[in-house]
Amino acid sequence: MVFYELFVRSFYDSNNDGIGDLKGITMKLDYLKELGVEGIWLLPIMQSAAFHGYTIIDFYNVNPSYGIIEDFKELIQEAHKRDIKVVLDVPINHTSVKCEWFQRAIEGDEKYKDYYVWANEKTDLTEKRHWDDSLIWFKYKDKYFYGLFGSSSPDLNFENKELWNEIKNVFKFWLNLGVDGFRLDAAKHIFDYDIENMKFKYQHDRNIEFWKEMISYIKNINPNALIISEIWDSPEVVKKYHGLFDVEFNFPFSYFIKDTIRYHDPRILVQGIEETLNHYITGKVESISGNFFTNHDMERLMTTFDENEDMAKIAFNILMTLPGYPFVFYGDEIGMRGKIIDVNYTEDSQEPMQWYESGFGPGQTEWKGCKFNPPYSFISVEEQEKNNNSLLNHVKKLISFRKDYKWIENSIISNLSNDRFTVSYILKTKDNEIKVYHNIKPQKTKVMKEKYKSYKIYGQGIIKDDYIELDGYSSVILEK
Ligand code: ACG
Repeated sequence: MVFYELFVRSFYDSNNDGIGDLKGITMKLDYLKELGVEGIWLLPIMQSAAFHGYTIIDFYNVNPSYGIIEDFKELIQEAHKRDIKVVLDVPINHTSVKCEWFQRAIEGDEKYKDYYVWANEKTDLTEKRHWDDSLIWFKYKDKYFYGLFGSSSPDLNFENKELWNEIKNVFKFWLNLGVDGFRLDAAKHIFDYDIENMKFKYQHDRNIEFWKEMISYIKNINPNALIISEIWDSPEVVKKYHGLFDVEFNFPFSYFIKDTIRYHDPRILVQGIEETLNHYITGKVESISGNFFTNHDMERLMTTFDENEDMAKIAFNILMTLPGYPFVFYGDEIGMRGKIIDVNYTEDSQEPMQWYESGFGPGQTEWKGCKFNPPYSFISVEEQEKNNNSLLNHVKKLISFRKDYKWIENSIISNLSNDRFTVSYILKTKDNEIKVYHNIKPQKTKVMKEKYKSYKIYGQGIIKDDYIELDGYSSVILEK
């Protein structure tokens, strides 16, 4: 299944207030359908005051800037008519300080006080977040709360079992509206504070216990609900969760793909497949690898590649010819740019989707000015639809290939190898087989036809008698 990560605020504006909305997505479902998308992962749509939506005020309502529940129901219906699944992002590790639960807790309501984690005499108020030295204890009125993701987002206290039921209700609410699954935000953070010793500490076993219960609850309501997890960590940590979720975002592999191309080094992809992707497809792990380049927390692909479109094209060739589910971050299909200096400030990789050459037109979102994606720079759907060689048309062709060869999703990789220019491998299921070559370098190379009789080239190449002359940043798919 090919997924599209969609930021509502930046996508399409149906009511001319400059902010993307749910009706806007419904209006653009045909764009997504034509692109070949089979599922959309919506970044948080619940009521929130933050631009990104990850600090929730009300878990049972949509963000008023994005519309009303009826708009969401319509979106789901229309998406389903087009065979597009809708997966919702659910950030339940924390709430907004404006959430009624937190406000009641601050007022001293016993029930809600226990929904959060408060400082006591053992607390070191200067304790820092381990990956970037941000503070994690914040004062609100006269109390200090634990907030791993900043001063507006107090962590929920999952020591409290009552809260587990509350969260189940949240899942039920959205399942009843027809969503096809969830992206579980910050899945490794549910238990990341050791209350006894008042110290930050991941408790992976307890996270697993929590998610097991939630997943079984969700699957009881809808056995087909798709559960996608976000665990951004090293392969050693990610491994602990293998098999728990239907789809796991493969963060380690995202770096391998980008580094392969950035450093023009085919060995990196071989290593990445062996050390991360292959774990999912040798029968050891029940989860599917969610393959992607970047997401809303990261620098955009074209920026990583210094705006070299050919490098983006070969990256998509790789993404669409590997087992697992490919995820495309909105705007990457037209090569949008965006840099992140600080993970606490991610607006720059989430600029308005560029529909028009001039930067203006119906539905164009304008909630922020574009620093990275100026008009008349060929970064727009309008310009790229007209040009056969554009990144957009390249991505469309690849997704269309991917859908014709859907079996790749569950295939096994064999004969993985590399030479100075290329990475090659065979993808196989019981009834199917193709061989793939990716030329990672800018220069031409030769690929032997061997026993294969049909050749699909993504990029440029010339078919000769015994071999294919494959241009730089191009791939060939060989079939018997
Ligand atoms: C999710 C969302 C994000 C959101 C939140 C909070 C969580 O996607 O948009 O923030 O609701 C950590 C968390 C992730 C979190 C990101 C932003 N993402 O684990 O759940 O922060 C290291 C750490 C990771 C860390 C990452 C961030 O280990 O835990 O992610 O750094 O840079 C190698 C290492 C790996 C290392 C990476 C990167 O791969 O193996 O361990 O990861 O390198 O160095 C949103 C907003 C925020 C706001 C918040 C409330 O975006 O601004 O504060 O909401």
